[in-house]
Amino acid sequence: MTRAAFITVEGIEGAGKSTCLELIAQRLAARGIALQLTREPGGTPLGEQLRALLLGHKHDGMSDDAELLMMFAARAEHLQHVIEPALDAGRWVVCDRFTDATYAYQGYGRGIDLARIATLETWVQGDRRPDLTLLLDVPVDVGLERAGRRSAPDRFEREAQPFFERVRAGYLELARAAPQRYRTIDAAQPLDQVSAAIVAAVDAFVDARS
Ligand code: Z5A
Repeated sequence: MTRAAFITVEGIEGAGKSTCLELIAQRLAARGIALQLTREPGGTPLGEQLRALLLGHKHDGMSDDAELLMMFAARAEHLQHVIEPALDAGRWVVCDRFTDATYAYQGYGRGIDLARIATLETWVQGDRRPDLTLLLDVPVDVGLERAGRRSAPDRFEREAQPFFERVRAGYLELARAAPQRYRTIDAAQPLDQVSAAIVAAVDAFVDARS
């Protein structure tokens, strides 16, 4: 039996993560792999409440440190109640964002020292890291244009373009630093080409793990 894997999907707003997650789930199921689809912040009752606080506008002046700690509080809950039990039971976990988003948004975006994030990462996660991270990379104007077609902007979506430029650059830096884990996909391409790249990356990963 193939060892259960932890797959994460990352990217700036409007990169197409939702579409990508569905495709990954379909592909893994077609290969007979049981999986758990989940998201961050969120994935548990407490995590979803924290998500509402983080994305809503009730606390628009929230401090950067409070934001960072709430991301990790939601993650601690998520790991204990969803991610670790699923992996222990042999189910693959496919997660819409994880700690790379904290490095990208709170670190590169907000300017929090990356070493402080690394300390929290080790504290909350121990050795747990994703086995595969798909980074959907799009130029910021393309992502924002796509995201703008949707509902009212959340607390992050209200940030200005330079914030998202830092986030995107942060993601690309993280991908360069961990090439064995990351697969960067040019998500500005038409959907059929993005889908083909995702399927190829997932198949290669499953084959290598079998
Ligand atoms: N956050 C953080 O700061 N720190 C952390 O540690 C974590 C998160 C974990 C919520 O994330 C926020 O939390 C997020 C970062 C922060 N910031 N915000 N906002 P989220 O993942 O829930 O929110 P999101 O980034 O807005 O994701 P989303 O709504 O799921 O967007 P998406 O999945 O990337 O996009 P989409 O809905 O799949 O696609 C957008 C549109 O583009 C849609 O109409 C598609 O049909 C279209 N699309 C997609 N691909 C294509 C292509 N290839 N061509 C043309 N059109 C396309």
